[in-house]
Amino acid sequence: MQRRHFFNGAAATALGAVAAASVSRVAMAALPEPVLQTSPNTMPPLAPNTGRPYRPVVTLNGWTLPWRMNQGVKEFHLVAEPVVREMAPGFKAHMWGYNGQSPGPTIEVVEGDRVRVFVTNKLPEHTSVHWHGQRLPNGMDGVSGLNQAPIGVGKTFVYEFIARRPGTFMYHPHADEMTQMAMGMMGFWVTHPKTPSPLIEEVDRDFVFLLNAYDIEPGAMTPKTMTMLDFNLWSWNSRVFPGIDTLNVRLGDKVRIRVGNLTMTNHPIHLHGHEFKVTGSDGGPWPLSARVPEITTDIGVGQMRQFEFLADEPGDWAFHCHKSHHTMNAMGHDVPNLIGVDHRGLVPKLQKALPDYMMMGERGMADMGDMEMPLPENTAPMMTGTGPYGGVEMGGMFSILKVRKDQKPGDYKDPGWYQQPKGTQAFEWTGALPEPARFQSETQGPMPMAATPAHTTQVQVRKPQGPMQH
Ligand SMILES: [Cu+2]
Repeated sequence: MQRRHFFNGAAATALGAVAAASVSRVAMAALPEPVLQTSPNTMPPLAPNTGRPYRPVVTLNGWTLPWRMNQGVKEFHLVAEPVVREMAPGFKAHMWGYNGQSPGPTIEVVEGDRVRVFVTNKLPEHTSVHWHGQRLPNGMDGVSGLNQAPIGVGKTFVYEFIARRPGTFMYHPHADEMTQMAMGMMGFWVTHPKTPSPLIEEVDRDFVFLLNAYDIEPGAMTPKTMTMLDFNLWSWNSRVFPGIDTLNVRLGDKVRIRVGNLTMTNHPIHLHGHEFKVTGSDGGPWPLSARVPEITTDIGVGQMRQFEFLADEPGDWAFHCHKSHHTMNAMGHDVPNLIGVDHRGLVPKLQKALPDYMMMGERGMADMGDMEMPLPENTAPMMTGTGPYGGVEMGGMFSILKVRKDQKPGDYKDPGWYQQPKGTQAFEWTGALPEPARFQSETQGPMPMAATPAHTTQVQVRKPQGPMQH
């Protein structure tokens, strides 16, 4: 942080000094110092102190890349490199990313900015950067082999274009794309509008994250890169719950959340307690007539969505992908459904041969939340995260929107758990339970029960082949 501020703050002074000494050609030739960030925590928004002003975004468990102004051009320096990403406390992965992290830092500019991005390749193979969604000259689009030669190992390329339209974008390699994205290479890009627009709301909080998926075997550290569908880690900005920070807002804040999907499946992103409107995508702001209230929005592969709401209900509201497998961490997918199977006599016998043997799932999977089976080292527990009332039984793509009345202006630190006002929480019924009223006879109700057929028709079911889809 300090270094970042130093760099950003130093930008204006350095420029002044350069101009005074008339060595601008040398300065132009010099690369901006790359800024690295190794902390996986959510860094405070990076307020601009040069160029046009805007309200900066918050990158969940990430950070925004500082720039320098060089004769009217915003200059950034991305370094593509192997990184160690802490995906959750106690669980690290060997990934590829940018400037010390996967995903890379968020890049924020203003509509009309001339942007120059230096990309240095410290990976063991060539790479390139595609600026997803941008209007730009064809030669800057970053598809290696098509628009440019790939950036060789140890080489630095320069991309330069004008950020022509405001919106929600991302960047990722377009060279050995499958491997490099499976290893975590991607980043967010936000272009703020130059002037107020009727289609672009001013908001108090503006959160960004990318959806990503990895296949890391329990106990391993490196993602498998050939996986097509059977991923076992579903993450936001390469973090899994409870390693994903909460979204802290004040009661009455206007909130925008921007999401990009760089996994190989769709994600219905779902918010509790509020309705939101999808206000735009990587294609730009949506017309007002296309905005309908929703509580879940499906984000397809390669798509981006931004949605907005008024945070007017205090509380701790779950915010997650609605595919229930995506709110679990490293899991085996070959577990049979054992609900209802009574194996009480079986376990002690099996444990004689296999002392660590555990049967699971015979009463549902909730036991997994506080499972005491030893996990391989460096593995995220499958369902974890503890709330004020016990295990949340979630992992993966899950976080919490925390809406608070008493959050001080400008202070968005985690306020802790919500205190339920008396009489506003579900409670246990301790009175007597009446006998269920049973449906009496066929003639009593408006819809008589159908007679049981004398024999059942045989139905042939064709089971799908191949790997399980998520
Ligand atoms: Cu999902």
